[in-house]
Amino acid sequence: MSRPNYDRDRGLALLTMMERIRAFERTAEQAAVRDQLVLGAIHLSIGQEAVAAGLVGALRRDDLMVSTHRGHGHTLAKGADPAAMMKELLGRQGGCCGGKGGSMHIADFGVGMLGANGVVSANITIGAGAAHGVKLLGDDRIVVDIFGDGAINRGPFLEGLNWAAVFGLPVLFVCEDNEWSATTRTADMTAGDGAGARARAIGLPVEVVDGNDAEAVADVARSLVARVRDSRAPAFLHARTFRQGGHTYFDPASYRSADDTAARIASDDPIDRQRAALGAAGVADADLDRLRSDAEAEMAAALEAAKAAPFPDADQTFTDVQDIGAPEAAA
Ligand SMILES: Cc1ncc(C[n+]2csc(CCOP(=O)(O)OP(=O)(O)O)c2C)c(N)n1
Repeated sequence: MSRPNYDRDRGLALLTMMERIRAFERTAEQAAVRDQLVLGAIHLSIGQEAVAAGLVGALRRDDLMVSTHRGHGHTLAKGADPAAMMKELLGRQGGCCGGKGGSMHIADFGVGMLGANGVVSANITIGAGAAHGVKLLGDDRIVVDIFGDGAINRGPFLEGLNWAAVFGLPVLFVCEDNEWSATTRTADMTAGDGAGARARAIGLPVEVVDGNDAEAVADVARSLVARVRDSRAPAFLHARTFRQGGHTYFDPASYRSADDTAARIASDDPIDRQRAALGAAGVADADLDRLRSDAEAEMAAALEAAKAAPFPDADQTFTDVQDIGAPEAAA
C-alpha cells in the first residue's frame, strides 16, 4: 500500500530496528538451543518487533523504560549495546548487569532502561514509582511502562494505573497484547472489555493500535509521548500483536494450532509488512535485504564477543546483588 507523504527515512529506521531485534533473538535462540550457552530461560518477542521499534523510536534517550520478561526488543530499541546484552544472556563479564541478571533482569541505566522483570505485572507499579520519582525531581522526562496482556489480570495493574492517575504522573502504560499468557489464551481468562476499558475506567486516555504495523505504532507513540510529556499525566496504549513462537524458547506451543499460527505468520508478520511498505515507496529489494544481512552480521559478532568474554570472577559472586543474606553463615 503506498502512503501519501511517506517518510522513507523513518520507514527505513523502523525496519532496521525490527531486523536488529529479530536477528538478536534468532542469534540468542541459536546460542541457547544449538550451543547451550544461555543461562536460564529466554522469552523471544519474534513477531512483536513493531511495538518495540515504533514505540521506543518516539522516546528521548533520557526517557525511562520498564519492561517485562520478554524485553530484548525494548532494551535494544532503547539503545542498549547488543554485545553487552548477549554477554548478559551468557552470564559473562561485560554483560549489562555484569552477567548476573540474565535475560529476565536485563537493564541498562545508561540508556534509561530500568529493567526487565520476571514477575508478571510487577513492573507496572515499578514504572509508576519511577514516574513519581521524575515528578519529584521536576524534569521533563517520561516513563514508558510495557507489560503483557496477562499482566492486566493481576493487582499491580490497578494499583499502578490508579497511583499514576491520582498523582498525575508522566507515564505511558503500554499493554503489548500478543494474545497469549504462557499457555493460556488471554481472552479465555479476561472478563469485560479488556485492557483499554479498564484503563478508561480509571480515567486514562486510551489508544488502540495494530501493533504489527510499525508505522501506525510510531504515529500513535509520537502523539501519546508528546501528550504525556506536555500534560505530565498518564496515558494508555493497547498494542495488538501476535507471539509467533512458544512462550519460552523451549516451548513447542502444542496448546495451539500450528496451522493457525503458520497462517498468522504468513499474513501478518510485521517485518514483511514494513518491507512491503518500503517496497511500495520505491526502495529496492536489494537495499531491504542488505538491512537484514547487516543486522545478522552485527548480532553474530555480538555472540562471538559474548563467547569470548570470561565468566565473572568467583570473588565477585556477592557484589552487585540484593538480599545476599549472610553467605558466610552457610559456609
Ligand atoms: C506473578 C507471576 N505469576 C506467574 C508467572 C509465570 N509466568 C511467566 S510469564 C507468564 C505469562 C505472562 O503473560 P503476558 O503478561 O501476556 O506476557 P507474555 O508472556 O505474553 O509476553 C506467566 C504466567 C510469573 N512469572 N509471575
